[in-house]
Amino acid sequence: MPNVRSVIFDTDPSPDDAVAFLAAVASPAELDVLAITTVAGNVPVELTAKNALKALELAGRTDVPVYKGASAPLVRPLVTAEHVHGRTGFDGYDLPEPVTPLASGFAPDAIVDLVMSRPAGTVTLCCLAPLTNVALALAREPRIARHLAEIVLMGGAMSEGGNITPAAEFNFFVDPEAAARVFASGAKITMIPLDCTHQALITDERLEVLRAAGTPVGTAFYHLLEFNKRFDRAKYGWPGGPLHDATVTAYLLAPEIFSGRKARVEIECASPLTLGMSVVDWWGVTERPPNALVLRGIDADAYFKLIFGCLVRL
Ligand SMILES: [Ca+2]
Repeated sequence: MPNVRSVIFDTDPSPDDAVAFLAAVASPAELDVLAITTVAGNVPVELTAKNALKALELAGRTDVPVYKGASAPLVRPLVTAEHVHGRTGFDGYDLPEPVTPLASGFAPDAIVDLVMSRPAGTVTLCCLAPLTNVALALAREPRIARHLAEIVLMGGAMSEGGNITPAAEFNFFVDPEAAARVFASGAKITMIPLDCTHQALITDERLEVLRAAGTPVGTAFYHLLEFNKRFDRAKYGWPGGPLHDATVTAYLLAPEIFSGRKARVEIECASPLTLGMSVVDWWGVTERPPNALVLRGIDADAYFKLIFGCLVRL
């Protein structure tokens, strides 16, 4: 299988994270999921690690190792998002307590070891959470930046405004110093900001595909995403909430459904008002070299067809 891409998902599972990595494990002809590394974010790291195990057990894919990583951001106290995802991060459907143990080792070490033990340019890091684990991996072994094929991350906002403060998207707000280090690392980066994900709404019609599938995975994620949707509907007044994190998997499987351009991205780490804001030089006004491909457009119908199509195969 020469065209299979090896991927690691760094994640803080809420349901949209789990959709992202389960869609990948459902696509073995395209993606080989080497590991799931978990970090504190939507909920504390004990729960994000447990949620990753729950999702993999539901899908019967306990062969994918799950590592637990950082409990807190690099320099700041943890901010979580129970107001969106409930106390467990997986509210809305009761999944059994996992019986699979976590893989031994610290997630940032696992990232370094998995990347450096393989040929350069062969592992893609998929980031769905605050970037603490990635920054710690870069601190231990800066060469991973050039050894990786690419970092594809969901995070930031360009002109959409923030979702945790008026200026900042949640993942970058929780650990702005980590985000800044990643963007300064020299790695090839593709960034999927809220400007893109806010076009990908989980409408009733789209969600119905999961319910109608009648599979354990389809039924569970129908209810989990339905729970999220209530919050997003009340907050935004949209017909459904955005399915943020699975855009990362969709980009790996079908980059042609996205559009964007290369740009310089800097992360605000000082101002209390705009902490964690991603400042994107879309028009090239600084003439500084681009450090990321910033995706701004998505074919939402194609996205849901692709991603939910993967889920119902499990
Ligand atoms: Ca996430």
